[in-house]
Amino acid sequence: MHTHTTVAIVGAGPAGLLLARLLHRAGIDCVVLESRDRAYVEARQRAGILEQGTVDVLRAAGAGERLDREGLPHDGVELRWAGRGHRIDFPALANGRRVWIYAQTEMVKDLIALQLAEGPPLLFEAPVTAVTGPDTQRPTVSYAHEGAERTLTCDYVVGCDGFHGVTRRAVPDALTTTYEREYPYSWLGILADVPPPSDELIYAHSPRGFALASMRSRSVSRLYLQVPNGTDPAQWPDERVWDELEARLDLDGGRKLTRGRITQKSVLPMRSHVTEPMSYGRVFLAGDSAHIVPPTGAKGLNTAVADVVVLARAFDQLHRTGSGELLDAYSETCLRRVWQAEQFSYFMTSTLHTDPEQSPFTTRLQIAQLERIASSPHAAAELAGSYVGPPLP
Ligand code: RFL
Ligand code: PHB
Repeated sequence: MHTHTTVAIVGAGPAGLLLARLLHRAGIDCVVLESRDRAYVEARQRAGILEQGTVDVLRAAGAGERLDREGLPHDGVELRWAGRGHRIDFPALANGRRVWIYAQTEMVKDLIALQLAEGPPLLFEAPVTAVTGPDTQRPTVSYAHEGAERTLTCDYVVGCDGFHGVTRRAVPDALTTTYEREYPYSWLGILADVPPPSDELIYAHSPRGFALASMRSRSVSRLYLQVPNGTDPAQWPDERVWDELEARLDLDGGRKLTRGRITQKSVLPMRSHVTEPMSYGRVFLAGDSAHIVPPTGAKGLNTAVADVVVLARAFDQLHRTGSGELLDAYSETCLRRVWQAEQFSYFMTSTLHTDPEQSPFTTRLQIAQLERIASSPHAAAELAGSYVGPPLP
């Protein structure tokens, strides 16, 4: 049983698992505590797009082998509106950079397998109940495991416990500022055993609402529809989902979608949220525990990865040289990129969705924005650069 470690990591999502891997490679001792069981964590269906920088980090961390075999490099996406498509060419517009389709579930499976094989310790079904003493030399993490209440003392705590995590609560309210926006629509997401309608992603603006055609592989589609908040997936029998996707994607020449077995259906609310600062004393927040974006820009997972890259580098500096300079700058360094991701995700979301209260004037502005991206190389390059992501710090 572990009673003390250098870095206690709360949460084994992409942020916690990658941080543990990077610290392990740097020779820094850590323990990961995860509330759920392994099967649950590995099955949770979420993001699908990895930025070039994320792929580079996974490779450098020795976690890129299956990704290189099974991941699908994508050199563009299609924007569609008014029955027409416009392709954004990433390498041409964004200095040769591209993105990859590789599901978050697969990345998480790879990192868990490495961690269980090579360490450091990772405990499932170990929910953290409290983080105390964030402003002392020895913060303490309280957690439950195998029917007992336990404590882990450490030099530092990193909260990688997502939006509903507990670590954020260790930061006094009086010292934090929260920025938040909720959206008047959600996504109905489905997973279906059919080839995707196109080799690349399609983001569609439509008078009926937004639709997105993504994929998990060449034979599995991941498709999304804008739906009203509070929608029950039971209101969407399979045929209704396919009919609506077909109408909103409005493919060239009236091309029909290949329909097939839908294996998963769920509704995701959308939110923008940032907590500042991302650290207090010896407690640091990374990934969704500190910030959330609506998924339209595919930035959630990639921003979580950028945070832990900055943090791992800061711990490495401290470990090697004794300097806490990078650690002290952690929050400020991350927030610059976080706000860029917030801005891009808001832009993509508000340009492509139809607010239930939306005026015809706003719809015309959305179309004007899309027309500008189609006609101005500068506007297209701006979108491409944000989509593939800035180089990692
Ligand atoms: P995660 O993945 O939420 O992981 C947090 C982990 O912490 C655990 N945990 C605790 N462990 C111990 N003690 C506690 N008290 C704990 N409380 C929580 C949780 O069980 C979990 O394992 O956060 P992380 O690592 O920061 O990773 C961030 C990404 O997961 C996230 O940004 C993206 O998945 C966001 N997101 C999407 N992003 C995209 O780019 N495209 C998408 O299609 C997309 N779909 C989604 C999403 C996020 C969703 N959530 C959070 C509701 C779909 C969903 C449903
Ligand atoms: C996904 O494949 O799940 C996905 C892709 C792009 C997005 C959001 C989700 O913008």
